[in-house]
Amino acid sequence: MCSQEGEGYRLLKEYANGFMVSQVLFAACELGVFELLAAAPEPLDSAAVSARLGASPRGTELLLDACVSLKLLQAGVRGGKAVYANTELASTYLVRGSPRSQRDMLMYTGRTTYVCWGHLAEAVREGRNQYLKAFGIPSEELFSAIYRSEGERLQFMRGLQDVWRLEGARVLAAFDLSPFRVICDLGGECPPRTLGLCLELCCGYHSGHSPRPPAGGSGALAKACVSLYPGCRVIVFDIPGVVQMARTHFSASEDERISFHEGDFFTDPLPEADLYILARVLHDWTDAKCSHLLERLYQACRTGGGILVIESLLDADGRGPLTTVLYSLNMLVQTEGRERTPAQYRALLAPAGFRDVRCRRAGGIYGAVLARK
Ligand code: SAM
Ligand code: ASE
Repeated sequence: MCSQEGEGYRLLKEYANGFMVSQVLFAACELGVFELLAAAPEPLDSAAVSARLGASPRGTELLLDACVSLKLLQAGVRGGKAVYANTELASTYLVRGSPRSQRDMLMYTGRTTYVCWGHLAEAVREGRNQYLKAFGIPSEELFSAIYRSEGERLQFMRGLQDVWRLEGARVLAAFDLSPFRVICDLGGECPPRTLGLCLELCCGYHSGHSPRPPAGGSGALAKACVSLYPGCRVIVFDIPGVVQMARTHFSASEDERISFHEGDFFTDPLPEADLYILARVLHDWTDAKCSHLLERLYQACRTGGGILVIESLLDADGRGPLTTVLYSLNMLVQTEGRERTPAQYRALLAPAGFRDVRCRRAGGIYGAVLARK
């Protein structure tokens, strides 16, 4: 009897089956289960869900019951039949277009990250990312691999914004940034929802069956920044492919305190600013490339200016928190970098010339490291 086996056996099953849990979540998101149930005036039975999704009755019933078991759906009974509705978790985080939706990140994780993780053992053996084996794509230029198609670029950009709608304000409030008037968000990406609408029309890229909600909630970190610090202006600096799309599709009605500047932060001149933000940029790169970038930033920065590194911070011993340890392995399978401890960020910042290095965890996945020139 498994109940007589110890804690070790319970943990083992949980770990071994974890991928099935992830796939239930990804599949239900991809099929549009949560949008369908959100739009329905009353809970639906499995036959109605399968008919409206165009999915098999057998598969749908099994998936819905797995979702109930995972607390993504709740089941009731109507006329002797089981009927299903979203739980609060699903309506908050899984329904496309809800203000706190994480659906785009889940879609990216399911379609791309998951495939790279299928080659984790090889990644550990070789010490490199797995785009070649996962997708047949060379990755000498990391972001050519990450942005290997318009659809993929869109999914990455949209997915990465999701977390900032939850944690952006808290991370940016970890330090008082109000003295910094001009803020440059390096590798800051651009408004993915406005973009997404256009790309789906222009490029025929489809990420689900359901109708797209109104544009909004985009450029999440820059937006959190101008709303938290109303006196500041944000320049989003990113590579030309990303910025050109932003320029073409960023509607004029969006915040005029947010502007765009294109370039390569490893080689091109950097915009003048009082504060440079590097959010989830350093974790993509080797120590050598990080040092090179930080030295360039030190040159560009005026005395008294600052740099704010936003990353998922490892504990001092590198063995926690679990989410960050796993993200670090994700950097192995998907990038050239790793997650780092506060001491490791200090060891990159100080030799580049930055002083007064201070580190604050913000209570979520991401924390902040502020340093001054
Ligand atoms: N800061 C955003 C966030 O936290 O959601 C995006 C982080 S994403 C992991 C890294 C960003 O760096 C992407 O937007 C990418 O286009 C940009 N990037 C990569 N290489 C770059 C380069 N050489 N110059 C400028 N931006 C670059
Ligand atoms: C990157 C960030 C991410 C590069 C690839 C990525 C994320 C997923 N894939 O800079 C977001 C952070 N999440 C994880 C699981 O690492």
